[in-house]
Amino acid sequence: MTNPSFSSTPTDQYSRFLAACRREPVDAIPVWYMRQAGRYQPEYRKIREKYSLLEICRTPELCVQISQLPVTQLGVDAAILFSDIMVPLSAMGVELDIQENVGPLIAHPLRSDADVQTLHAFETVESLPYVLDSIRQLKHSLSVPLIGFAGGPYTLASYLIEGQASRSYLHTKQMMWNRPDLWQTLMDKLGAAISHFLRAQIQAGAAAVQIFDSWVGSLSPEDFQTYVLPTMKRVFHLLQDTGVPIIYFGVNTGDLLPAFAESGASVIGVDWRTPLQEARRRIGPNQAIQGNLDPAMLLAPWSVLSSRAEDIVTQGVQQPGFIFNLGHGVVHHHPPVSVDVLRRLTQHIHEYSHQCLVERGNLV
Ligand code: 1CP
Repeated sequence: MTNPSFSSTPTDQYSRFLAACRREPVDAIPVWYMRQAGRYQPEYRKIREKYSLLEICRTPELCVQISQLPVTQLGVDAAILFSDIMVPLSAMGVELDIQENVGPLIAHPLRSDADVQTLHAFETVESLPYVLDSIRQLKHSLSVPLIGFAGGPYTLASYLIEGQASRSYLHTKQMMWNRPDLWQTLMDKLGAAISHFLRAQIQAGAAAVQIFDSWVGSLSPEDFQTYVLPTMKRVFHLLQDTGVPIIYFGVNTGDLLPAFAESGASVIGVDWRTPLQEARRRIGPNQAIQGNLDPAMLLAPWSVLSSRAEDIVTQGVQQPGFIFNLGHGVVHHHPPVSVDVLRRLTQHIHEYSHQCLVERGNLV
């Protein structure tokens, strides 16, 4: 039986996304997608013909327009600020660029004591006014909660030390193991910056925040515990009084999930390599879980995609606190992922999960 008042489209009054973050009952499983704003959208590609990625991030009018697109086009339950994890580093004295089909490039990679010293503390309000202006404008214009975000300390350190995207993180790990004192100095600076930056985003109107520690899964559980977890615990502790949900996400982190659960995050992001029920077993009952469709599945036939998505929902509804997402960002591909497929998937998850919740008798 379907609830006659149920609507797939998110409403102003009630946020199923925030309810799920808090492990409260929901009328349907909330949906949003990492990289839900980006190159698969014709409107985004048109804007990118005229402006660079960093120019868009620094222009609230464009940033607001792009952040809103997935909400109106796809019917998702949350918006995410359009920015990049590298943006706050430019306010810490780092000279950087983000190049098409390459990603972030750091002019002077940090390898020595003197290099790390050049990284200065950042004062959000003075140095990144456009980020906070965009959030304030979005708060007034959106019908769903806005997610603010920052890069995680390991992931930011990996770009700063390697100078660019890496597969092996050899320079990063060398600093971590050879110079644990210098590594800790860097972690302390990044941890302080991340917590200041996220607090400023929350004060400006972000209803939840996500820390993208995308590449932290390149560490063993032991190294994560020793070299990163203490910084994460400090960041989450510093933000606890804000009361907003904090999502901690990384790729390939199956073996780190028990440690993620110890970090103090309220929601844990999981990728597709770990089945959701197994992720729940590793995380325990006290945190919400977000994930975990393989983003490559967006290119699969609808029958394959929808049955995998239903399987994820079936596992996710077993406990309160589940948010449907991809296991990583919307893939960049030629031809691009179809807007129609993402819209259909969003509606399908809402309707299918509503039905599952009705059957389980644990609707809101
Ligand atoms: O020119 C373009 O349009 C390039 C593509 C692109 C986009 C759309 C980049 C370059 N950044 C972004 C926006 C972006 N970056 C968002 C937008 C909000 C949304 O999700 O809709 C977010 C959250 C990010 C965060 C980000 N940037 C991460 C963490 C998430 C992830 O994908 O793991 C990382 C690792 C980056 C670095 C980065 N920026 C851009 C690229 C191509 C990369 C990755 C490069 C690499 O492989 O290391």
